[in-house]
Amino acid sequence: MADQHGQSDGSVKERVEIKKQHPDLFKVVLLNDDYTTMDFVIQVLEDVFQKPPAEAYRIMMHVHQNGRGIAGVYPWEVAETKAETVRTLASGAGFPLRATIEEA
Ligand code: TYC
Repeated sequence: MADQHGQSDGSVKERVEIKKQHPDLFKVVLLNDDYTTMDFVIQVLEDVFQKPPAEAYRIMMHVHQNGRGIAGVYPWEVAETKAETVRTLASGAGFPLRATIEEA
């Protein structure tokens, strides 16, 4: 009979530990500001994050009232690209809307 960690012969089997270098998923976080229009944020949530209109409105209001909110959760490359797209669209439209990514 084996005890909790070892083998029945008293030896301890080596465990191969594969440590992840990076987390799998990242949140794209939108930050509130006083100048970006609500309509613009809703449009970004629909166009960049494929949110249905009611969900886009809900997320926008959450960010407006709480200062920040999650637009979506994606693998790193996708999250980074979407955050960059938000920044590009915002600066192109003259709005200071910020988007960051965080480990999920
Ligand atoms: N606070 C903005 C306003 O009142 C709306 C807004 C919502 C801006 C979400 C940014 O991420 C944001 N016009």
